[in-house]
Amino acid sequence: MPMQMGFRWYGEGNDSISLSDIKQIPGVTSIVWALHDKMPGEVWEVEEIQKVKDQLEPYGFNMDVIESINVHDDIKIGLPTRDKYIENYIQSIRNVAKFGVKVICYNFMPIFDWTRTDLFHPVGDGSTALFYEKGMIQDDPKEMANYILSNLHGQTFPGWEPERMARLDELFEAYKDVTKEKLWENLKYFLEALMPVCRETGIKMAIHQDDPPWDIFGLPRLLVDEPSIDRFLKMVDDPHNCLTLCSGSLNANPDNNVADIVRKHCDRIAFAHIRNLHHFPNGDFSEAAHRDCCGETGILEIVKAYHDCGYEGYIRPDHGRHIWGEQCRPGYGLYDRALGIMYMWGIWDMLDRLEGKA
Ligand code: DNO
Repeated sequence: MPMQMGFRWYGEGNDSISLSDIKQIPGVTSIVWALHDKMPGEVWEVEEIQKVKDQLEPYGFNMDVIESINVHDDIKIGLPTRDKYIENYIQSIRNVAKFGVKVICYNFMPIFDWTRTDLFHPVGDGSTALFYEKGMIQDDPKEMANYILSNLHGQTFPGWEPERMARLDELFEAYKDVTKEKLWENLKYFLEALMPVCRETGIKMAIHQDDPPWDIFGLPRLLVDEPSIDRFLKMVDDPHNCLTLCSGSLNANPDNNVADIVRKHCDRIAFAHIRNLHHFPNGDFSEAAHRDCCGETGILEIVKAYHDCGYEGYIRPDHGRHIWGEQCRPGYGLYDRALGIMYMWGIWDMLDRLEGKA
């Protein structure tokens, strides 16, 4: 079996892209989905999951991969109330398992999810892409949150819920004693509580790396490089404790070699995000087209590493540029992600052919 291609979709009425559009991209079998109106900590109810299933079924897509069931801040902070939210998370796992879900992507970043300073930065060829200006992240987190929220074209963005962003002062205060070691302990506590239900249901928890992979605004970030990934996998050494290996997040630090990590931990990668970055000498970076030479992430080497390892897990193009005038969520348009998929299949099919498999 080859890699299993997925496409992230935000749901009926919540995405400019239709399932019929996605169906026309060759080789997509999984819709990477979530209940986007759920706040972290809430239980995902069976009837709500059923609605998504009913939407996907006519197109023959599976719902094997969720991105993400977000983790409540009390769990990350390690408050006594965390046990209640962990119970809710376990209930959500049981509920999604009834629908055949195999992988749950999540992250353990304090307060902010992925972070960029410009969501529609001109690339130079008429397209725009997500951009990170290092200098801008030293200042005011509120300014950055406002900028992001005001650039979403009326859409919502997971991890950047306006309700949470409105409470930034409170959240920073709550995290003030959470050192990096404390955060590691809280992550371990969370995962150890989840492993029994994962074993029972077969569901793999697949952590996404921190994006960008370094501390921001004084907040600790854990999954940033190969040693921290090694530590994570050893800390809870269970085949259900896995990675969503995100090439773009890791390569924001150009010292990270993503292909090496693939080769080292392929059996613990449940989900792969493929994205290319172009780095500037001052530390800024722009997201780029998937083609290897459009950035420095090493997409060819990474896809080859998955192929060499016989990867049969889920994979998706991560963010795309905004091209051909498409109006879409930042990073989540149809066209450039579809191009990314075809690039990945191109590499994969040719490697199969060279090995006499196709
Ligand atoms: C950005 C995504 C992240 C990712 C979460 C996983 O576009 O890669 O938001 O979904 O960090 O929980």
